[in-house]
Amino acid sequence: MLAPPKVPLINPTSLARFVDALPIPSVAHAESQRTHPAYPGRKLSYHRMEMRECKISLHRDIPGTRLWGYNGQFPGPTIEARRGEPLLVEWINALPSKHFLPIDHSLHGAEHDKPEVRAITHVHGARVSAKNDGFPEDWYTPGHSTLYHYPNGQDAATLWYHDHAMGITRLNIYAGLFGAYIVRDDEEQALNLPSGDCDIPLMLCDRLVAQDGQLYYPVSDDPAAPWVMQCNGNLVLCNGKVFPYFDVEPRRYRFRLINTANTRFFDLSLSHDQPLQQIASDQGLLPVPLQRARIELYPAERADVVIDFSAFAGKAVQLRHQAEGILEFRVRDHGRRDSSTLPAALRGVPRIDPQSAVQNRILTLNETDDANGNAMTMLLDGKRWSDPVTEKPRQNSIETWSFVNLTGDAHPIHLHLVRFQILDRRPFDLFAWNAQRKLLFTGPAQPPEPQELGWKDTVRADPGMVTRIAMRFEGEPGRYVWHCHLLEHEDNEMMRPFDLLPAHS
Ligand SMILES: [Cu+2]
Repeated sequence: MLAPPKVPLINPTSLARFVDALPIPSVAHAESQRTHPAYPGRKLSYHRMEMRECKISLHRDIPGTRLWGYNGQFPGPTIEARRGEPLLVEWINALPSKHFLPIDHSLHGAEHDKPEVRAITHVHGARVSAKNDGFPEDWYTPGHSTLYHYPNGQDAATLWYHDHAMGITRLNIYAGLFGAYIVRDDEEQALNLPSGDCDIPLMLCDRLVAQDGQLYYPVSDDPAAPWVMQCNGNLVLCNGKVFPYFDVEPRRYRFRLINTANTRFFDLSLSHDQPLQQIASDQGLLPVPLQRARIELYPAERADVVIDFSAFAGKAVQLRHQAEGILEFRVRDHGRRDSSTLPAALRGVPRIDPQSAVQNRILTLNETDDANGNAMTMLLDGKRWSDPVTEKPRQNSIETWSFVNLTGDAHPIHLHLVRFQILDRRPFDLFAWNAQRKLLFTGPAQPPEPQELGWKDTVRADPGMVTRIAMRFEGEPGRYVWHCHLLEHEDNEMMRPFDLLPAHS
């Protein structure tokens, strides 16, 4: 049961459509060049990112909303990185000492003896050492900061940074703590895709917004355990605005779609039966562009798309979530030539041979019920966060992980540190599993969808299916995490540590 909000929520149909310009997050500028012991003899760009409370207008007709933003912005500034050029970020916690969203102190890691306001930033999809990855228990309180270094030794991709503090990640991200982190490289640049002001990060999320303009985060009817297992908003936000418009020219644009929502998946399409050309997924370019009528994005997934507005001068095109327009593109000709291209081939993605795996792990996604039979806690392989570490891949080895989804819902599963490939999804007999823990398949393995043939870091594990991925564990030994990216699940035990062991020991 959910408790009702104290202030009534905004009725989305009452809001004027497309009256605010789409915000383009500022690009984070380097404050100085500094040395760092991890990169002897080099000067690295040093960025300061200060988390602080701010008041932001989500829409012309909504009163200012209290949020928490990196550098006081929502979404935070975009971090621009180049492959092979490490950079430094000092993540500063300058938040107030009281949280403005309902903490559940019965959750592991958020007990009464923990400070209310804690933060730790993780760059989703970055290959970084454990010490710089934002381990959920490495949180720190207001007045403190941490200096992280990012090697950027990975392919061009649309990554994003966000809070990852133990037990309150869902609240900190909901409060506004996220932004885009873009890695570029020479190979991608040589393709001459739309660039500069025609290359735009587009972060999609939803929020429950009350009529006084303030965020509402739902709570259960138990004040001692207010956690809820999902949070779907009444309003969809594009780069932090509700129903914005964006003036474009009749040419190609690249949009980097990022689902930054707590729970909601987006089902995106364009009006006028205009297709989207998908060129990249989570970890960078697909082998070839894919013409797509619809794109589904689960929380934390990304899709880079090229939209060609050249046939729409003087017209408007809408980006839709399901049947509803959430962003309007207004196409006006300013006489600028489009010299960008959309090549037929983008980047090779050599397939990982599952036969080369040294470990094939079977991992269940479970939910436990309370006394009344209500689904309460979701677990990974039946284990809690504090149980001993069981996944210990060896550095540079290849493994396959099979997610056996025993729940009734799809869960987007994310592994830190590594990029992976989706091998297949295969239906299985749930009753046979429950009776004898036996994996009996009930149908053929289904190959990944075409847009899943690129490198991924988050995979949709469907109910009733075994979803199998393969990856090489490249990176520095240490303790990382894997988890469901439905933030409510992640905060309530659907997250586990894994240890990357050294190659030789
Ligand atoms: Cu989940």
